[in-house]
Amino acid sequence: MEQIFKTLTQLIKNNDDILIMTHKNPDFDGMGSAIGLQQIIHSFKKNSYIVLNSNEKNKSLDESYDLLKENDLYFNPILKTKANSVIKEDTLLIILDTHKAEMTELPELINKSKNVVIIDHHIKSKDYIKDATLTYINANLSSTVEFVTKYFKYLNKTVDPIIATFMLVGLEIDTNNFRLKTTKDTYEAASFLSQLGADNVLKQELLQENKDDYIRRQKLIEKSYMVNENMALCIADNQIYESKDLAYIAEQLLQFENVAASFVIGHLSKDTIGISARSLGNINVEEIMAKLGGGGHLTEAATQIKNSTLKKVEKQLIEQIGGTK
Ligand SMILES: [Mn+2]
Repeated sequence: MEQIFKTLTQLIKNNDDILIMTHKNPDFDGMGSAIGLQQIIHSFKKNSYIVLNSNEKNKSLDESYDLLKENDLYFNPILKTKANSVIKEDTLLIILDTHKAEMTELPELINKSKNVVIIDHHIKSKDYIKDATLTYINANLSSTVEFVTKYFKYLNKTVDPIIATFMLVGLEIDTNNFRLKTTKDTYEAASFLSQLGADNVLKQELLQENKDDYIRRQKLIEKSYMVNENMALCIADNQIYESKDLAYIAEQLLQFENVAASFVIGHLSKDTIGISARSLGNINVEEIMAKLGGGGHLTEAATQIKNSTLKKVEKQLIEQIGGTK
């Protein structure tokens, strides 16, 4: 990884225009690593922007942006609508926490720059962004935060405790509280962030969620059932969910005994039903979702089905996994 850090440092030092972008519906791993990396870039006296979408509301992330401002910490976002006008052919575009163009906040930026860097920890898929200047995709990393934390360590730099806290939140979310994808390097990264002053109280506050959301989710988990002895299926009610809600339930289901893979079916809109699938690694959920028109990675995949019903989609899925209810 040292070679990557060296190359990345050179790229940052050689470029005056830098844009940082993560995936749509950003989370604390994507945004925490973006904010962390922006501090590093700033310490090299280079200007950078983090591409933000003002339409997406994420209470905890919004709270974090406010905290950065209140504490006079360096934070330089640019709205998605304006990013187009600042990008030039030689702008260094650093993409974090995804390697698929269509998943990024603003895919069109990728074609406008000839200087793209990709840092990600998801299993590399066929449709990764081609012709990048630097690509580092390592599925052995728990999170993108783990990469940025190691980069801080490598550079011998520190970061404000508030930002260290955001990063630790990202690391905990991506590992589902150190339950998934956790290695000794993950603990080391967490320990380093903690040494930098990551604050447990603030961390809990940022991880805290709305009680109603929690109860609603618990009810769905209660309704889930097992198929093939090692797969958990959860069929939501008729309310509309965001795909990240379905994904979150799927991740929660992986915590239970005997669950090697989980599938959550719910309405994403009136006429679209989504399936979110997760696996601990022995069952390839990408293959299963691909058969239903979707895609993803070995351990994380999803699909969307138009004009159907929850019942029909449930039946289709059970057929695909060769299960009996
Ligand atoms: Mn991540």
